[in-house]
Amino acid sequence: MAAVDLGASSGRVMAGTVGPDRLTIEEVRRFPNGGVRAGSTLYWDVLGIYREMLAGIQAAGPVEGIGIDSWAVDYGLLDSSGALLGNPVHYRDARTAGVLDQVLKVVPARELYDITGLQQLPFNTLYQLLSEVDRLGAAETMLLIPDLLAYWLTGQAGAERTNASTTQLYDARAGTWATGLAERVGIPPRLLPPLRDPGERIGTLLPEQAEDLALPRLPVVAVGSHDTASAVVAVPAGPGSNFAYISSGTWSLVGLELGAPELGDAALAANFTNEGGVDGTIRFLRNVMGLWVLTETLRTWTARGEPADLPALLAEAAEAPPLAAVVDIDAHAFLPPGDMPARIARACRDTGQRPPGSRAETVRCIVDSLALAYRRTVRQAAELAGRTVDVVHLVGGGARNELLCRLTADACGVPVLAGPVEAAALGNVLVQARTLGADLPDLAAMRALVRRTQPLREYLPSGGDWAGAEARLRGTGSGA
Ligand code: LFR
Repeated sequence: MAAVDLGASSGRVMAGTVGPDRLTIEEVRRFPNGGVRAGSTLYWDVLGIYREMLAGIQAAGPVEGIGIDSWAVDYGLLDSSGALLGNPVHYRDARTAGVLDQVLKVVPARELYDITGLQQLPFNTLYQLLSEVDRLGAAETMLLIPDLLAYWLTGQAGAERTNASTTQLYDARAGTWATGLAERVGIPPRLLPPLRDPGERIGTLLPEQAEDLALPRLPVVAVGSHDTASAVVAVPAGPGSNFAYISSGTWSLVGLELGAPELGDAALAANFTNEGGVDGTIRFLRNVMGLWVLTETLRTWTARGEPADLPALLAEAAEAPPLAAVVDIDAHAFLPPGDMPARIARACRDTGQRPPGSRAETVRCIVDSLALAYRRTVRQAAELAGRTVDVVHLVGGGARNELLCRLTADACGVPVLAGPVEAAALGNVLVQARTLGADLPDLAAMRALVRRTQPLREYLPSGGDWAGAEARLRGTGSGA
């Protein structure tokens, strides 16, 4: 199978194979991804992504199927002839500023949460659509990024459910589009295409597309098209394990897998989300700002002509004094692109701490702050859902970062099992494989296969004054 896995910082196409005791994945193409600022707008280069994806599918050699997952919430609009109306805009663009507050005047937060179960992020699809409401008249259909790419491959328009659940236009309990809500806020419900389940066959390659690629008319399979949904499929949890997961990449998605949405007042107040997972599961989690802050820090230094070597900096950071300064990595200030070292220094001063004095100390501050946010969020998730957590599975690119894994174990006070790094691509492959006939009846079977076949590394907690660091951050003096 070809698994197309598109992250906000890079995209990759992997060739995956599945057998009774076999799960392999090989990267056949990787390409940089990110925002393109043109005029005052931050866009995605969606045609560039499509071109890279096609080249990757070709490079994958003979495959039986294609599946696509990507980051969530962003979309393209099609007119009634199926043509793309404008370039998709990046979720970090500022166009949604203030939209959330406008919506809350029409639909109170409590009611919005009752319907959608979604955390408030300024870039939820709902707010993005409303930021360009005047243009929606020309549009017939809204397609989320993986659905848009699949549409170009197959000609079939639809909305895969796990990603649809991130739009804040999806009814978390009914499992349908929240058309009543869309109408109330002024979004034409015709934009919302028919829903499809992960595991459904979307269609086959269009004849001209297959010919261009010199490929047979392969099936394109809907996987958990939200990358986080696919990543959580590949969390190697054992049977009956009380696990939390951290899907650690550009973002860190920190939470629990539940059987039903948790929509109580406390979950609303803590801004926890209920995103739809594969096989009807719910991902009860919060977005933690993630390795984005580190990548953007390195970019800032490089742009200034001071290129940075991440492995060397991480090694130095590991020797730096622990928890010397911590910031609230989830603060809104860290969302848009820009000078992260300056923002970190400001955040330290604002909380009465001495800002990092070197680049290694800055890196240490980011990693400490991330681990601290993981601690806070894992604890909150467990408390809100009335669960205990005995192990934290850390998957995604962050699993490669030994310092981060070690500090996460220390901060959370439970063992961290790190890996697989390519969880999203593996989840993509596993769901495709099931559709194409592999004997993987349920998530437990998929996870058992991941556990048996993928390299994992355990980190045991060794302490540290994390409660004190949390207290310093909140200015409370008690961090319990
Ligand atoms: C992770 C992710 C998150 C989503 C964010 C923006 O890659 O998909 O789950 O909140 O990107 O789409």
